[in-house]
Order: sequence, then structure tokens, then C-alpha cells
Amino acid sequence: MRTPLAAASAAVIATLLLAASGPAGAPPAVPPKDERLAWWRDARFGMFIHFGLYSTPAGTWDGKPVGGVGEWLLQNARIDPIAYEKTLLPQFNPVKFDAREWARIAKDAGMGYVVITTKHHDGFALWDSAASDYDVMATPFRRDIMRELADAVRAEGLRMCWYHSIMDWHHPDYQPRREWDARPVDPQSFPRYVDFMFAQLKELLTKYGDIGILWFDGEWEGTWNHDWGKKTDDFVRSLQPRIIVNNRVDSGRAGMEGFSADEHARGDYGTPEQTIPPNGMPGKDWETCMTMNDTWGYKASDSNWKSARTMIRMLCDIASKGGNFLLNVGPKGDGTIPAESVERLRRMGEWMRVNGEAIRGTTASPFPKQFPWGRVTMRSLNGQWQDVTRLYLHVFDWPADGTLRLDGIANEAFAPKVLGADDRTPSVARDGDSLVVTGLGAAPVDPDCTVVSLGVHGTPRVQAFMVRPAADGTVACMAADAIVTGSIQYEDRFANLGWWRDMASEARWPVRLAGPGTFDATIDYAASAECGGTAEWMVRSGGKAVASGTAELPGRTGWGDFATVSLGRVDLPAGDCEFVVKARRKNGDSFVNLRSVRMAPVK
Ligand code: FHN
Repeated sequence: MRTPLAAASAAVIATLLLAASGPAGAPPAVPPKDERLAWWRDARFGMFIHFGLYSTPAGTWDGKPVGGVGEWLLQNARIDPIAYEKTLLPQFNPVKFDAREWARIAKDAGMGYVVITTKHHDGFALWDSAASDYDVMATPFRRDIMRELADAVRAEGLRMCWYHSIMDWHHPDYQPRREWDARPVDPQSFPRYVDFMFAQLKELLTKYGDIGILWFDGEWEGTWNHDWGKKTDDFVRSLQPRIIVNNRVDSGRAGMEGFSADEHARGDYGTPEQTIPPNGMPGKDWETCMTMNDTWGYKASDSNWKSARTMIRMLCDIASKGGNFLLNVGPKGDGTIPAESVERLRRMGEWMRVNGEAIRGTTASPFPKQFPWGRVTMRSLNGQWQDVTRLYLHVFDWPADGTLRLDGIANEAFAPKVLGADDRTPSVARDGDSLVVTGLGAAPVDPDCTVVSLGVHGTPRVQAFMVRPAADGTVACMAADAIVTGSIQYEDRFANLGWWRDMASEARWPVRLAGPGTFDATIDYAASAECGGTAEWMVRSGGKAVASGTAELPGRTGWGDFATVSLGRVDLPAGDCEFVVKARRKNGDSFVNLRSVRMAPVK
């Protein structure tokens, strides 16, 4: 516990790197990514913990409420960093902190790892740091929270992981400074700050045992760049070669969507924040981090809690897309986890105790799109007693007739069962290119999500996604299912196709009908007042347009102001065709936000 290092220069980095390297200066070999990430991919579900000085004021300053997330108090209340330190250090005394309780809550929820803020943007160190006086040992609490939590988490069989902020509003050498920070600035100070950060990272990676993940954050300010990112990534891996490092160690993350545009960017996985990639990110590792209400650090006034059902379904959705779910708790200043969080995690744990095999160790759905009734994950049993895959059907909307269809799969299936209901005896049969599971029972086992597991021989052989008529004959072309060209992008804000800027762009849906049909088509769209235009639709079959039409889509009051207007009558042929929408004319620089095209059969 000392005053912040008045460290020398980037040369210190080389020394730290060398000191951490193996014999003859060569850094220890970093194992292959698949080997390092195996436990993390298997775990699928982790606990994020935002805990620090900000937890005590809980979203207030000088007795007044402060807007924004709890852990951004210094920034949002424009507090002088030294005043923040002098005020909050003496107040930090989480006397009810019980690391074993936190670890037990995570374990009982079905989580496999815990990521805690060793240092957030305010620069406060939650461990006994030799590199700084601004640490937990300078508070009345005087206990090494990282030590206690690491021991407790490991005792529960979970992996301990560190969050660490690159951005540091308190350290005199970090730049850019907060604009209200009146302390003198040395323009050459940033390398010294990096040396300080390296010294603290070295403490965290050499004194607390094996760390599963280094979860960097705060990499978005201009002083951080790819060179610093590479140096930091190399340094961390030189200390713990098996560690996983997220993509926020480097610069260039594309905002809250969480993926790095540059293929050379460092980091083992992408970090979508408060969002779930609508179609996953095939071929990439990623983890959605999410708050249970709207704040990461505790904020007494934030009661906007997500339901347990919402978060169970998020877990299923994320797993079905091949991602991990890092779900946050923000402990209070007294060291307890809010009751609302504990209650929800308890419910998630109940669900995981029955259905955990459908999450842990599974991989993304083999189907190109999700089904209307829920999500799919799978577990390959190849290489064991026979070449078999188990599919897990996560049913959100239970079919009253106890029947589920899996369209577009060629494999033969066997041994369907309803998890948590061994007394039910469903069966499975083939119907054309679909598998049909019947006898599932009229009611779900768990209304939040009931899982049906199904064995298939071999690796799933699925067909390309096709829009098929729903039970009532309606053909629904949804934004998330569209194949798009040109500038069009899917936006999960309104579950719409947006950025429809160039006239060459088109959205198309492959459609499969058992027989020909005539439909009344409508389009659900939004547009700002100066945009909109004329839509052109086509039905393509065998590469030729066999039907077409236009419809006026006048501007509306904004990109979230949706309306449903007629596209007219559409004849669709039997078999496979494509339904296509283009802009024939646009009034402004963008055309429309398109949410769906629905075709209702003409009786
Ligand atoms: O600014 C932080 C925020 O406080 C929180 O820690 C989240 C968690 O991922 N990360 C940053 C915002 O992207």
C-alpha cells in the first residue's frame, strides 16, 4: 500500500515483461485458444459484480440524486477525484460482506465463473495494492476483498475472474483527465500510467492464484490504442498463459455491439453489452454482459428489475446463439447483494437445476433461424458410444396440443423427453422435411421455459432457413429472418431492418409452401417525416419474378413510429420461392425501417 508509482517509462514495461518471462527470457507459451476457452465455453453463465466506493453513496452525492449508472458517480456528478477519494474512502465499510455468501449465490444460480471489478473507472483498488494508497486497506474495512472472494469462489468450484478498467479518473498520470480535474497535467504522463496499471495487474495476476478471465474495460478513450493493447495483452499472458482476455484489452471495439472490427485486434472474445446479437456471431466467441436493472454499481433508486423469466429466456437465447451470459449484481455499500437480485438468481438456479444440461456444455442451435416457440441448443455426443447429437428445445410458448415441429432437418430422431417430467412419454416422427414431437402434454413443466430434449443420429443436417406458413396459414417475413444486401442492417432496437440507404439494397425471404396460395400482404414500417417512399415487392421463383407490386410508404413521425399498410394481394406458388422488397423511390437519404411483411391467406 504505497503512493502511486512515479514510474519511469515504457522501458519499465519491458522489464516487467522480462521479469515475468520463462527461462532465458522467452515468455511461457500461451496454450491454444480452444484449450484456454474450453471451461468458459462449457460454463456458458457467469456472475458480474460491480462493487466499489460508489456502492456506498448508491447514486447520490451531497445528499442529492445523481443521474446515470451508479458506478459513474464521479463522472456524472463531476466530482473532483481527490474530493471523491477523501469523502468515500472513510465511508467504505461493507461490514456485511460475506464472500462465501456471494460465491454460494453464484453457484446456486448455476453460474460457472465470477468476474469482479478489481478497479473500476474511479481508480479505487478493491485489494491490498502495494502500488497505491488508494485501496481497500485505506478504508475502515481494511480487508483484502479479492483474496476472500477468490478463496470462496474456488471453494464452490467456480472460476475467479478479474474486471480491470484501463480508464482511471483518479490516477494523476492517466489521460484524458476529467475536464473539471484541476490538477496539473504532464503531457508525457500516459506511459507512466500504463506502468502503474501493469504493476497493479502484476499484483492481481501473481498473488491470487489462477485467474480465469481478465475482463478489461474503459478502453475507448483516445489515449488507448492497438499498441498499448498488444503490450497489455502480452504482459497479462506472460504472467498467466492460460488466462482468457476479452476484446476490450485492445482499442477498436464497435461500441455496445461489442465486436472488434479489426481482425488483428487482441482479445479472445467479443463483449456485447446490454444487447444480444440477434443472429449470434457465427464462428466467434462472445459474451453478453447485462444488468438486472439499469445500473451496474448499486443505485438505491433503480428499481427497474428484469423478471426472472426474462433472464432465463435471455440465457436460453444467448446459449442458442453460441454465446455466454455474464449477468451483473451490484452489491450495496454494506456488502450485501440486493434482495431483488438474490431472489431472481434463486429462481434461475431452480430452473438450472432441472435444465442445466440444456445450457452448460452446449453449442449453438444447428438451425439457421430460431423457431417461433423458443430456442434450440445442442450437445454433440460424437466419439462416445455412438455418433449422436442431443437437441434441447427451449419452449417459451407451450403448444396447447402438445406438439412441436422442427422444420428442415434430415436426421432421424429418437428418445424425446421433457426435462423435469419423467412421467411424460412424448414420441417423435417424421413429416416430410420436418420432425414432429407429439405427446408433450397440454401444459408446460415450467412456464418460464420448459425444455424438451431429443436425440438425433449423427450431426444435425439442416436445410437453409425457409419461411413457412404458421398454423393459421399466415406467412410472416420478419426482419430478423431477412437475407439482406447493400446497406441494410438488422437493428434490435425495434427488431427492424434499418440503414436502408441505397436503392440497390433489397430484403428477401425464402418461402416454402405446400401448395399455391393467395394472400393479402401488409408491411409494418416506420420512417421519419422526410423519408419513406415507394416500396416495390416481387415474388421470385426459379430465378424469375412471377409477381410484383408497389405500395406508397409515406414518411411518418420518426424511425420508431411504426404503421401497418397494405401491399396488396400476392399469389405465391407451391414449393420454394422468394419474397423480395426493394425501394423503388425514396424521399430522403434513408428509405424505411421495416419490421415485417405478413401475408394472410385469402379464405
Ligand atoms: O463504463 C463501464 C460501465 O460502468 C460498466 O462497467 C460496463 C460493464 O460492461 N462497462 C462500461 C460501459 O461499457
